[in-house]
Amino acid sequence: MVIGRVGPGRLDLTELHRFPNIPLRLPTGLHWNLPGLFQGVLDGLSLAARTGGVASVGIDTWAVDYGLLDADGALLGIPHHYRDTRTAESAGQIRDLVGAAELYAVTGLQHLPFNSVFQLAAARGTAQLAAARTMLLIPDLLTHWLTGSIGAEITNASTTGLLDARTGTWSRELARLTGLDHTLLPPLREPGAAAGTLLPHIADCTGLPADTPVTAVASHDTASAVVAVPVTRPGSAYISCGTWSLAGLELDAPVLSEASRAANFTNERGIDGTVRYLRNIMGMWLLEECRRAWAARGLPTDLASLLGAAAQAQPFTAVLDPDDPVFLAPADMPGAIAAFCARTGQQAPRDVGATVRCILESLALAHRRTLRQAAELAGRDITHVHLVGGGSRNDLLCRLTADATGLPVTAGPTEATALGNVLVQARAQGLVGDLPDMRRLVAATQQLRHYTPDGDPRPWDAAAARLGPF
Ligand code: LRH
Repeated sequence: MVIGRVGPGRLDLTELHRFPNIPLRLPTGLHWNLPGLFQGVLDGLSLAARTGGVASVGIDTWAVDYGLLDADGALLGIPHHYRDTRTAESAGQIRDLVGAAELYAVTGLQHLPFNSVFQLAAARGTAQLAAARTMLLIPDLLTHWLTGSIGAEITNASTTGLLDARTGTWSRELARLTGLDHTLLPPLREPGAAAGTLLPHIADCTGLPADTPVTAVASHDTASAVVAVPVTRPGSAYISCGTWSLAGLELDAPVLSEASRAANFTNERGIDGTVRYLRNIMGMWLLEECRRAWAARGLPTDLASLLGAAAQAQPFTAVLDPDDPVFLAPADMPGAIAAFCARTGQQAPRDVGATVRCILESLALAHRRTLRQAAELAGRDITHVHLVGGGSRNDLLCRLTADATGLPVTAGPTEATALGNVLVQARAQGLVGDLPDMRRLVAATQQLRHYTPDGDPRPWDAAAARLGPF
């Protein structure tokens, strides 16, 4: 949790409180420890109260996951984690029932097995869904617990598979076709809208005044990150790189062509009616999961030494397709990488340094493929890449992305999501202007690094060729 300070020529963040987000494995599958996360929010707010208070509060999280409320407003069960496997069948069933082309024509959403619509389909026939009266996406649920207000913030609603990409309204027709009661879907709200003030018991336990406003920010973390991409010229693409790498373009209108569907590009909503035209790439998750496995085996996991070893390692020993479903939730990531290499006739990386290098080169190659496709499908030229989020701290990844794409890369800000969140609140308070204004402020105040490509595409072309039509 961070506090942001915004003013003319001023935009800075102070980290106030950090709390773990460890998924829970229960007999019912993989879940989020949502009460634990809410306690983390309350602890952060209490610290904020003790350090001078706040003008507004705004919550963003990852997309697609939700909680169900019953008729009394009580949460039904513990929200599932999107990496839970229960949608394995329901995703296919819904695609057969509605048709993949029809789904895309309405929602413009990439097919990910965990889109909310598939999760809700997996819940069909359960006592929980029968008792449910309201579905709240995770940031909307946390906001509800703070304020009592009910709403669906639109950037995150656009990841459900139930929002019409053209009209920006819930598709009752899709809800009907997928067997979902559309009254579960709360009224939509735009980023910047007021989401109420703190409930009296929240004010009591945090020490913040009860009239502290809560603002509906761009509550999908990626949408907040895109707000803070310091774009200052046309031809810019972005990569929001963290657990996922979300690579694409900001557009004025969705691209709903068959080619776009086949390439699995998504048209998620950004602020002010913009479209986040992008594709999910399985990001730093591959490295995070390797580190988790290596820690269990007593191997080194310190990031700086891993990246040092990767920088020394031989280039291109093996190349992965990070989008391969085998990498979504393997029990053993290094094992999944070795199996992928065996399947594609490649030598698996032999040590930790080689594995990290292989992951980073594979991500850089996936960045190149995705941005090239985005440019082609949207009919745009890309001349510059902005890499934001935690991954932008990774010097080697930034350099490899510049080399792979053959484009200059500007890296940073690393805390793009928090900055985008704060900027939307600041705008609601009249402290900043429109989107270009916000981005100028980011560009003027945040530390950015610049990478020039080495200009030799051949090793990347050869690496791409190893994976066939990659
Ligand atoms: C990134 C993210 C991404 C979604 C995924 C579920 O944190 O929100 O945009 O696709 O998580």
